[in-house]
Amino acid sequence: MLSEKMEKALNDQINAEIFSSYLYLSMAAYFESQNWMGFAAWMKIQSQEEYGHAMKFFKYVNDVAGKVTLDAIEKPKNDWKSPIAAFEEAQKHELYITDRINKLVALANQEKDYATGLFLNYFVTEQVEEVATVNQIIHKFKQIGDNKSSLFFLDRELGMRAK
Ligand code: OFO
Repeated sequence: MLSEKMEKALNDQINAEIFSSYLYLSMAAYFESQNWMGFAAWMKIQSQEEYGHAMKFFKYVNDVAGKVTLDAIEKPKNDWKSPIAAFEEAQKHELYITDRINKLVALANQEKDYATGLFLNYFVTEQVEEVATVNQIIHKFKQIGDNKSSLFFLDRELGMRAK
């Protein structure tokens, strides 16, 4: 059984994950408008992954007899000054989501809600991976610097992401 506080926090997280999905879809649209089709493809897959995260929370709230309540989704930004700027924003966003997940874990502990604590373990691990992945991409951008042909190569590499 979820406490009222926990239920609200989990519903807020559904909103945050859907916003993540929306933000990355907006980045995909930006990349397509600039003809960076590989970066766009990577972002579209990331957007789907985020929707999957929202649905995991959705299912969990229902599984423990809570009520899912959806809220308005914030309008995402739709333009960036360069490909690396968009990925840097993704990095900042993932650090923010990590902080939110940590706060959810702290709340579950405080509420002695062991089932939710266990459920959240998946997301603790997932956030380590999400931040590491985007860190690696930014590192590559920095190594490339102004080298246009390497940038095309990175676009092609990221476009090969399968899931
Ligand atoms: Fe759902 O992990 Fe990114 O935001």
